[in-house]
Amino acid sequence: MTNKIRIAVQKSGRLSEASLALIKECGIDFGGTGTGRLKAEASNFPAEILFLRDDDIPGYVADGVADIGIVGENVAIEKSPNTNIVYRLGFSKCRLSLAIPKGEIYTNLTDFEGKDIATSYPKLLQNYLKENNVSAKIHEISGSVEIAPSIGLAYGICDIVSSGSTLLSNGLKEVEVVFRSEAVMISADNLPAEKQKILEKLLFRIRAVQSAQKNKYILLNAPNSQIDEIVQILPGIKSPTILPLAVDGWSSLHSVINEDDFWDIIENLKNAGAEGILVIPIEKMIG
Ligand code: PRT
Ligand code: ZN
Repeated sequence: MTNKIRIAVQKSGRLSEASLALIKECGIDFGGTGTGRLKAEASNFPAEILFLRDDDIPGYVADGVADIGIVGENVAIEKSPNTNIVYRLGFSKCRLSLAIPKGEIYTNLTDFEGKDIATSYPKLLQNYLKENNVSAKIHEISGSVEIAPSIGLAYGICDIVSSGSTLLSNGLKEVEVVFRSEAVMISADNLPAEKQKILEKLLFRIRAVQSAQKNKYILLNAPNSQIDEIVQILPGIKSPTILPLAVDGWSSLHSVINEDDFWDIIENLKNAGAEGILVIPIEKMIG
């Protein structure tokens, strides 16, 4: 029997879409995304996908039922503090924060000394309080943490925040960030060599997909007299490709630019005399 890697992903929730999209962009085909599926086998890569609740993923990986998993770092560390994080995936970014009622005055973390805090992340919170020499009473609850202060269960909460609108609509304010999280790939300890090889193959593809997503291919025309100035603006992988155009005294320049710098660069290129600028998505980018 050929070896396969078992990948645990969230069945339905905030991580599901991006996790499956990433696997697909890596060229791994596991059929349609019919709901209710618990398992799917890839037809063109030695992998099997298990669809699970996110909370169960670290445990399944720790027990070796799944070889690797995609999960929020918050859940990975809370459930299994020594988990192996093999890759930070960059999506589903959020933070675990302490929040208190809007009307309360806040000075610093010592305000929580001896107080009740409701959370679904008792371990992450406990570590943070310990590191900061504060002792509080942690109440573990599994959902609707944000209503705890208004029903008198706790003075403050420690919960996942993304936009902050949930806190706001519950009359709470964020006062400390306990942990910053993003989706991560975790793996079991001591994967057999063959599975480790498959994992490396997968990570190679993920890197290629993600660097392609962060970059754009750019083509432009410029008078030869402007080439030196334009080359200074283009931070290509090595140096830009420069090709002569049929029109005398003009060239075409090709390069790769980072999405973050995109608009600044375009503006500078135009000011430097670039014309006919084309920006094209890159499908895969290797090395
Ligand atoms: O059913 P299952 O157990 O699999 O899923 P779940 O409901 O436990 O998890 P899910 O799908 O809600 O979240 C999965 C992971 O997404 C989390 O573990 C985080 O790593 C990440 N993530 C990113 C978030 C958020 N953003 C987020 N905003 N997880 C939860 N929230 C919740 C938060 O709990 C709070 O209720 O959204 C609310 C806050 O959002 P804002 O935008 O109002 O601040
Ligand atoms: Zn969950």
